[in-house]
Amino acid sequence: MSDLEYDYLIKLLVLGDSGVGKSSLLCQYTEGRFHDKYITTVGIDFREKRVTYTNEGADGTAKQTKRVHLQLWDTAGQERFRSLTTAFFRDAMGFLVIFDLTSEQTFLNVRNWLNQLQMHAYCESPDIVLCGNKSDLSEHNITQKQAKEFAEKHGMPYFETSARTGNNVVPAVETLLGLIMKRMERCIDKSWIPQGVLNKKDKLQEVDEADSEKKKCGTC
Ligand SMILES: Nc1nc2c(ncn2[C@@H]2O[C@H](COP(=O)(O)OP(=O)(O)O)[C@@H](O)[C@H]2O)c(=O)[nH]1
Ligand SMILES: [Mg+2]
Repeated sequence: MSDLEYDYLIKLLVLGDSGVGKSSLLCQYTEGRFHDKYITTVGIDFREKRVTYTNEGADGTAKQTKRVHLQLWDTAGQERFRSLTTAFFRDAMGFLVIFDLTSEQTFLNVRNWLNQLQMHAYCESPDIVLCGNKSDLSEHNITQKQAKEFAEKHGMPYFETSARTGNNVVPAVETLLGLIMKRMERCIDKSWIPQGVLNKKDKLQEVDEADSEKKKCGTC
């Protein structure tokens, strides 16, 4: 598949405290493997993957398969990189917020990440999937019930993932992609979609990025 052969370019951003496994999870998703060596992400980095998305064909409409070029942006959780990463919030269509199941503090900090999202994302209620990572480890400090209740309260799907074993990594990312694609399908106007999402040959590319309506989240 050449570089231009895709229907949508979707940018996802991965957020969460330092050490929760953001880089490992992205590596597992894009390469299907786990690196044991700890390499701290400095600032921001991204990985890419081509996937296909087939809509459900509800209401008698025919199923359609779309080619999606996923760009997965990895952030550094450290406070000192905050100003750098907030610039990237605006371009992302969806967010994976990750905490470490063995660290209560990283779960408590999810609230801060959600606040950041509310302030800096392209709209006030973007699509988010919550992941409790390191599910392969035995000493969980956050129960599934606790995390699920929190996620439900904030309208997010929740997955217990393991970047080490790969458990639930693909379902977590693909659930997020599904939410984004459904939001796009719902939106007739599409004027809220950030610039660059649709492939250049698509007429819908003619989007005015400065559109003041974009904060409305495509609820059209
Ligand atoms: N056991 C286990 N360790 C993990 C998992 N994900 C990441 N780690 C480890 O946690 C540490 C931090 O991972 P990293 O991906 O760098 O976290 P980041 O700072 O959020 O990008 C590393 O030592 C990883 O090997 C996981 O799912 N299970
Ligand atoms: Mg990292």
